Amino acid sequence: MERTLVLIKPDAMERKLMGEIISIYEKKGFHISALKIVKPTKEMAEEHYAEHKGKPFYENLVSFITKGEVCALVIEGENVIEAVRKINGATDPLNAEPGTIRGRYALSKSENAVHASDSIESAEREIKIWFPEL
Ligand code: FUP
Repeated sequence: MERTLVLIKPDAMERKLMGEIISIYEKKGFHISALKIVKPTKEMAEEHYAEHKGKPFYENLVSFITKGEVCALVIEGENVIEAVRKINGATDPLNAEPGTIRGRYALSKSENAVHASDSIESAEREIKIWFPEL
């Protein structure tokens, strides 16, 4: 069974969209196997976004994700990595299809409601950051 790491980001948490977003994954038939609400440290954010270090938007990304609470989820199911990225929609809300989470809720390219792992390798790396106990 494949698993992925999803973050519901501070913009969506502040707007009380956590339950709404979780239920989209659940109603699609996926299993939530772990869940926690955390205020990420700078270290967690830097590790999570390590691949973007040096990019023009990196500092912004780290300060945004550490500004408030985040809901971290491990979601399991068949082809869940690809499916959840489709459900989330494109990074830029202008390109996100209206039926996707970002199409519905994203405010900008950085305040874009959700994160999901993009490969099996990233999923395993990211799950260790947010759920070291697993
Ligand atoms: P995604 O996999 O869709 O979350 O997007 P990326 O891995 O390409 O980008 C990671 C995060 O960087 C996104 F959540 C949004 C942010 N980002 C910007 O803020 N500006 C950009 O130009 C590109 C990405």
